[in-house]
Amino acid sequence: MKIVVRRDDAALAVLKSLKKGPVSGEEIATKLGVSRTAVWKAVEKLKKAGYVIDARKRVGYVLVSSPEFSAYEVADVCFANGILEVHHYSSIDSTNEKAKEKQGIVVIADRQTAGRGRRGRRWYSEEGGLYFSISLPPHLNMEDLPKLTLTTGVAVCEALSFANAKLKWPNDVLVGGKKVCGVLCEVVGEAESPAVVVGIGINVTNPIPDELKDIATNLLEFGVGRKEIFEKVVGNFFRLYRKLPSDWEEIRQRWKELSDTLGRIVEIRVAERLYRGIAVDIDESGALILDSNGKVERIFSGECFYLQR
Ligand code: BT5
Repeated sequence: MKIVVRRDDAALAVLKSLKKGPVSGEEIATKLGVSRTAVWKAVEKLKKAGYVIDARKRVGYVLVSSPEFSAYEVADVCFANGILEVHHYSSIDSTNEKAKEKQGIVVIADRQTAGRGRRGRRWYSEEGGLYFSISLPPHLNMEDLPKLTLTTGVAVCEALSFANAKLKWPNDVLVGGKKVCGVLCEVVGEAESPAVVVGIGINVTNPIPDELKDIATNLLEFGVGRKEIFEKVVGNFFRLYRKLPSDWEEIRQRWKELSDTLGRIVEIRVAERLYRGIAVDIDESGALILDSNGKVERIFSGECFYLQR
C-alpha cells in the first residue's frame, strides 16, 4: 500500500464531510464543486487507506470505521507547517531514502525493511512503531546541522513528556533510561546550504528484539497511539525549526534541561578516536563539551556510552 496525500486532495475534503455523518455522493459533489465520479474515486482512495465506507441506498456514504493511523489523519498538521505531500507506505526500505527524492514532503512507513541508524547501523522497524522522514528545503548552513539533530531530539522529547522522556547526546531519546527514539539527519547533495532529511524512529507498540531489550524500550504501557505522537512531534518540530538558526540559544537551553547526559562520566567514540570524561555542556555551536581530566574537548558527533549509571 502506498498513499500520497496532496494539499488539494479531494479525498481529504470527502473524509471531512464523511466524519460529520452520512452524506450522499451528490451532496458532497455539489459542496466540493467536483463530479460524482471524483467523489467515488476519492472514496476508493480512502478505502485503500483503511477506511471502511459503506454506500447505502437512500442514505449515501457512511463512514463505518477509520484506521488507527493514516496519511489522511495526519495531513492537517503537515500542511499547516508547509509540507506539500504526505506519503504513507505499509512497507518501505527506508523512509529517509524515499524522502531524499523530493523536497517538502513527509514519508511515513508502518515498517521498514532496511531502516538505518548512523554509520550504516541497523534500525529495527517492526510494525507498531512510528518511522518517518521530513525532507526540508535548504535553510541551514552545514555548520548548523548538529543543531538540527539536537532540535529534533527536543521536539520528540517534549512530545513524549507523558513518559518523562530524556535526551541522550547526540541523537537518542530515552524513556526509563532506555532508547525509545533515534534521529538520523542526512544532507542531500553537497551545497553549502543543503536540503536535509530528518528521519525519526519511535518505538510505540512494536516489539523490541531480544538483543536490544537491555538498551531499548517502547511506549506500549502508556497507551498512546501513533497519530497522537506524530502530530505532537511534527508540531513541536516545526515550531522549533522555525527558530533556527537565530533563536538556537533557546533550544540549546531546553536541550540542557531535558538532558540525561550532562553531568555523567561518558566515553565517546568518534571514528577511531576515544574520549573519556565528564559531559559538562552543549556549547553555542551545538558541540558537546567534555571535561577530560581538565582538558576541554569539543565533540560534534559520535557514539556515547555512559560509564556510570
Ligand atoms: C539512530 O542511529 O538512532 C537513528 C535511527 C533513525 C531511524 C529512523 S526511522 C525513520 C528513518 N528512516 C531510516 O532508515 N532511519 C530513520 P544510531 O544512533 O546509529 O543508533 C543505532 C543503534 O540503535 C543500533 O545499533 C541499535 O543498537 C539501536 N537500535 C536499533 N533499532 C532500535 C530500535 N528500534 N529501538 C531502539 N534502539 C534501536
